[in-house]
Amino acid sequence: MTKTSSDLFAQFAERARPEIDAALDRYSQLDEGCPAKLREAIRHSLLAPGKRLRPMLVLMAAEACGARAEAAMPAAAAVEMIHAYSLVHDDLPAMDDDDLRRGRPTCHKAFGEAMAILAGDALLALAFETLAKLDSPPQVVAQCSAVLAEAAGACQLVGGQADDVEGGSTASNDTSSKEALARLESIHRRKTGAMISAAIRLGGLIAWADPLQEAALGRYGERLGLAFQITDDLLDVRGDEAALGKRARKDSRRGKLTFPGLLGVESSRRHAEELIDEAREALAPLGSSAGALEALARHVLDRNC
Ligand code: GRG
Repeated sequence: MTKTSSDLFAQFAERARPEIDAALDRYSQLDEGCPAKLREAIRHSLLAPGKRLRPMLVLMAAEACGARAEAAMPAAAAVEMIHAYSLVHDDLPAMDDDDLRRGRPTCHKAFGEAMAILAGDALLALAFETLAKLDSPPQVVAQCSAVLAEAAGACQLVGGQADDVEGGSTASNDTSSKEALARLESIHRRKTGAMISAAIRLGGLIAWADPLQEAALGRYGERLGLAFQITDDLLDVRGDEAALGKRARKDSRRGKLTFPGLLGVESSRRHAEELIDEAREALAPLGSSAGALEALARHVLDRNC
């Protein structure tokens, strides 16, 4: 990573992360009617120290298309709420059965399985309640809701997870590696990529992006989402649990398909680099206002957690 882009990302993150965390704290107060244990479970997972990449993408995309980042904050918080819900449910015994997330006990380990399911349910609803706080014209709020609901829904996030649960990303001897790669990409485009793309699209919608800007953000998001998953798999192989804040090497131990498992570490790394190059090229129509998005793309390639 060049010094300039690393500085640019660090600079953006240093400014945005505390603002995102403050917004998440504010929007998850839930004083009236919410049982204390449920509130604690929701906030345990939502306010845990995640990287906040998805909310930062919302803010960066909005800024790249000429809006103020603050105007997009409810959308940024909404995306993080859906992400947090998906992690809570993904960690459940019926799914990945994990005990560590973001360096903390997973929600069901801390609060029990029933409360973790309910905390996830509540986070999903809270996301749309929060999105509705956008100070944008009703048609923009409606479009944002549709984009977010679609990305979180049966054909994207939940669908990708369903295929994964059904063994879609389990290694098998009777499929060619080309077929296996296509299957793996299809799962991750939905499970990981869709929410990343939606985050970027929301920023564009809030800033009234024109069709050219919208198309550029779409191409950027698609490449970034897949590259993010490949680097996630590479970090899992490296296995630094302290940095990751979660158990490492679980996928390979369970016989699940991964990019390094299919392509090898070096080719996976090259594939991620190509995708990040394409993502950065896609930003050309946005000019210098897309500097933070460009820096984030480079950061994804070089991240260690
Ligand atoms: C249960 C509906 C449902 C979906 C689960 C998000 C997901 C689908 C599963 C998470 C499992 C996983 C480790 C996926 C790989 C990529 C990914 C989404 C990682 C977590 O995102 P980060 O690295 O996490 O941005 P932080 O904690 O930094 O926000």
